[in-house]
Amino acid sequence: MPEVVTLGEPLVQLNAVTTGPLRYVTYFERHVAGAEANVAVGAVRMGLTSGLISSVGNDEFGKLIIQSLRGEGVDVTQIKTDGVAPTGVYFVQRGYPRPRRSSVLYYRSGSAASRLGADDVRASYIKSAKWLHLTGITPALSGSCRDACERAFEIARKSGIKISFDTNIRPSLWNSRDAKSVLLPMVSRADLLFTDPDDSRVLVGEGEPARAAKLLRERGPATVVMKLGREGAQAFTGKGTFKQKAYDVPVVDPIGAGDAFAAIFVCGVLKGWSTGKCLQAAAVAGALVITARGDEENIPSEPEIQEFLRDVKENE
Ligand code: KDG
Repeated sequence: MPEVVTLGEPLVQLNAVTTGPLRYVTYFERHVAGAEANVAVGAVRMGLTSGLISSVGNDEFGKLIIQSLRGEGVDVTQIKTDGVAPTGVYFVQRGYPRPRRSSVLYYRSGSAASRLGADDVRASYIKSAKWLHLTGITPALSGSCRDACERAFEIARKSGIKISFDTNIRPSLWNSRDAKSVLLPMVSRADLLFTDPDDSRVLVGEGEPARAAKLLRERGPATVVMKLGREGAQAFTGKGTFKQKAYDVPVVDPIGAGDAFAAIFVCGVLKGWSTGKCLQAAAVAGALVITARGDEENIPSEPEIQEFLRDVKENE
């Protein structure tokens, strides 16, 4: 049974090969993505075992996702195939209208994964894991997905399995009021919280990292990690505040960097690393992911993280 279990929607990503408005893009590159699937892949890169609880359509994209995640070494036994609803898809527009940024266009409404429910979450699968990772995307997909998350939280809490939660509020999936009312109780049940100033503003009305982290930690999570993009990241723990700068790399597509960051941080915690080391390795992973299209391809292994850091040192 996998050490890191996650639950959410894997998607096929169609990433614009050229930058600019999607209406002028002719060529798209196909990738497998989805925040929780990305974390599962990241865990395997770090030498841990992982599994994804989900559902895909009985279609070519569903087959691709299962084939690809299996190929990466992720346990796919808990990904069911839905005979009716399709696999979710999204497009990525790059570098327009904001250079260095990407935006997404979802085709996932009514997807197979949006029909996941509490019955799809097997207690024994989570109980035998060391870690559960959830994000604020899955509860935004449907009421039944929310129930599935609730059940996963409940099983993990009762069995003493550590939980990380990445707030990942997607404004195109729901409004701020609903996001806040559904996600705040989930935040309270996490041991480790990943978030950013925008999401913190929605959740606790505060975007300044230290003040937001204080308000969030008061709700439950022992550690709050603020992802600050080009400003790096900060971790707020019972032992104090830890800061990490962002590495300066050429930006091709920033989507997926946050998931790589979360995956590597969680794996660092599982390996008993210090908070500073977890933050540094996570920042390396985030930096590498933004240098390429696709979310999963550039998530580094531990030796690759070391190699990146050697390169940084040599160029200091
Ligand atoms: O974090 C990257 C994800 O946003 C992307 O892969 C798609 O899961 C996704 C989502 O729901 O936005």
